[in-house]
Amino acid sequence: MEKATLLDWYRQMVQIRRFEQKCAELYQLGKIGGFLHLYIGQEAVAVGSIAARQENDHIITAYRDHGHALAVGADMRRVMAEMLGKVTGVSKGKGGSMHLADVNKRFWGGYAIVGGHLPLAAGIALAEQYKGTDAAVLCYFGDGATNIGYFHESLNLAGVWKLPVLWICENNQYGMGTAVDRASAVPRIIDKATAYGMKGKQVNGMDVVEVYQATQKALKAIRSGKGPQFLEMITYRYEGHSMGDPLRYRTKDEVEKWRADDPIGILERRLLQEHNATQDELEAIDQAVEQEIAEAVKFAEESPLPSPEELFTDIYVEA
Ligand SMILES: Cc1ncc(C[n+]2csc(CCOP(=O)(O)OP(=O)(O)O)c2C)c(N)n1
Ligand SMILES: [Mg+2]
Repeated sequence: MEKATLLDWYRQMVQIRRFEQKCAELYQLGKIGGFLHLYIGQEAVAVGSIAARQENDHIITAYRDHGHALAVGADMRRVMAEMLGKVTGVSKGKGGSMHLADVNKRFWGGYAIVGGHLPLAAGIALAEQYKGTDAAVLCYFGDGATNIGYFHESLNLAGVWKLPVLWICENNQYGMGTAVDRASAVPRIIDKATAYGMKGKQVNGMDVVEVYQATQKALKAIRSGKGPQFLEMITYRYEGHSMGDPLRYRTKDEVEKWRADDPIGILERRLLQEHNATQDELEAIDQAVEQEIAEAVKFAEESPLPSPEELFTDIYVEA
């Protein structure tokens, strides 16, 4: 891998982490309302897989969506404004944390119903197949979502019609406070893909390079007509399910064990040891990210709230 590419992935992962740490702070101050699900620990999945997509591919995910939004290149100022419910936000301040989107980047969000976006991913893929394009859909979801009916219907249909979808399960070991093996009849999520005739691969989701390579290979298989593919990214969320989670369902030792595999730490070590990067070089990136976040917060804070009339726009039924 080129050093410049790895440095860019490092920048993106630091950007996502620091952005979310700032969001947690703003949440505590009451400036962000509603639910807030942090992606901290899982950054390598969004960054590595989105780096492997081609421009006309689609991205769709669940409510833990800040990392995906930033990795597709959504304007951070507008993402932050959305977090604060401001009119300059990517969803005009009406969606908030769970409903980020950027149509120009083919990033469709941000869905709060567990598994609810999987049929949408199949539908987008069907449209692309019908039009005869080479675009694929990268659909992200949690381990918990694989126990939902939508998951099974969507994988089945994708298998039957050989739809160009890459199913990306972010197995972060828990669905809220429930460990995977307490909720799923098969603890290896890829075994579920086998049931629908799909090739599945378990990937170290803490290693951005491994994520990139596996995604690249899977997308190539999809584009060569091999049908949908499935990747199970083995990862971990360091924070709670959402803000205010007392975390009674896991031990400190477990968290510490996973912290040794911090995705940013792994890449930092690789850059320093194998690519002659210097600590100063990385610190300069960290500082530039801090600056960018400070500007995004300023922009969001200075932006107005949506006007009351906005309640009647962007809805299905005209008032
Ligand atoms: C259909 C549905 N059932 C229950 C919920 C409540 N809920 C929100 S997140 C969640 C856990 C999902 O876990 P997982 O798919 O592993 O995603 P993660 O939060 O770990 O990223 C549940 C049960 C919901 N939003 N939608
Ligand atoms: Mg989970």
